[in-house]
Amino acid sequence: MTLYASAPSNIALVKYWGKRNTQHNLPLTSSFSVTLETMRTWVAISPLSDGPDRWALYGNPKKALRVLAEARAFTHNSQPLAISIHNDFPSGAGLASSASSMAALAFALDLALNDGNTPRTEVARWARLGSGSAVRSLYPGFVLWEAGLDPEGRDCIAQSRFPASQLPLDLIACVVDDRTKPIGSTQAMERCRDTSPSYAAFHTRNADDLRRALHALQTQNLEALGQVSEENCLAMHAVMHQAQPPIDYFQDGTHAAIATVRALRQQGLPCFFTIDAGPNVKVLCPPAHTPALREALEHTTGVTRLLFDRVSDSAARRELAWPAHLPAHAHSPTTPLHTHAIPLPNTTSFPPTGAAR
Ligand code: 2P0
Repeated sequence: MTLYASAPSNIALVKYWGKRNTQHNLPLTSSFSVTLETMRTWVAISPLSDGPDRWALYGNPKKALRVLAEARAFTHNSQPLAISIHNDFPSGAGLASSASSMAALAFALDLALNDGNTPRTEVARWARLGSGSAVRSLYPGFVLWEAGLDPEGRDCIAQSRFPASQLPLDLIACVVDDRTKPIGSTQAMERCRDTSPSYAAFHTRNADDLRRALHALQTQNLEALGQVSEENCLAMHAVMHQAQPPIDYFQDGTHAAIATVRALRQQGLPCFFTIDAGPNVKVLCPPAHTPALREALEHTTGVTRLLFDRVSDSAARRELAWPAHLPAHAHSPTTPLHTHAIPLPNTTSFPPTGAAR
């Protein structure tokens, strides 16, 4: 039987940008995010009669292998699997595709190897070992991922702090460049840790930024939430700009989109931006203002297209079938999954021909 699952992307308003433990992939400070709805990764898993496992995936194969190894170790289930992972939005461009893909994979592996009986905190640990931010995609709404202090991360857990209805928000992703970014988040964090003079200060401000963000949600104050989100995001990028060699994900379209958001806000339209490890700008606003923002952002120079989503309570979940809107060749339950790259942009070829695992 083939099992299906999906998980949405999530976007941090108070960012995770550094680790306190690399082996266990533990963050140095806590982060706060919104879980989205339509930008999702889909996973299909089928049992195989014998090995090796077969894969068809976007993203980083090392991360996926780590998640699978942890799931097998916990469940003591070594059933060979055919695993297909497919993003329905651009991979590796700062749209949090590794978060959604590792969350969806961990969630689906629990279904496939343990009938969905694994505690959510353990599934989150598998996801975290693939990609730290993936933990947050397992929870709905406004999510706090606590760094904790335990050396092995037993207190490094995420939880939903508010449902999406606490402050309804649409998200418009301004795609400036959807190619895979020149330097990945993990490596960029390490360079910042090793060379950026503002790395420590960014983590010192974290507790206050979290307090401000949680208070803004509690009081349903969009202006305050936007202010702390923009400040935190720009502080993270300042850490990168001061690294050696500097890391600058911004492009002309990034600056132009920021300028558009600021100009609209000046005119009284409530909105704010945040930017992750890539050039694309995510703009958040109350749903009533989405049409006006859309009009302005699609005419912003350097913005190539817009993707629309919303803050949502639809976290990782089981699915009944493979979605019709994704290419059929990415998965067919009646035929073996591909052992080679899916011929679409941004696809990682894995495993290389002839090299199993
Ligand atoms: C975040 N980012 O909080 C921050 C902001 C990007 C910028 O979490 O090394 O892919 O796999 O744990 O989760 C992206 O980092 O890094 C990220 P790893 P991950 O969303």
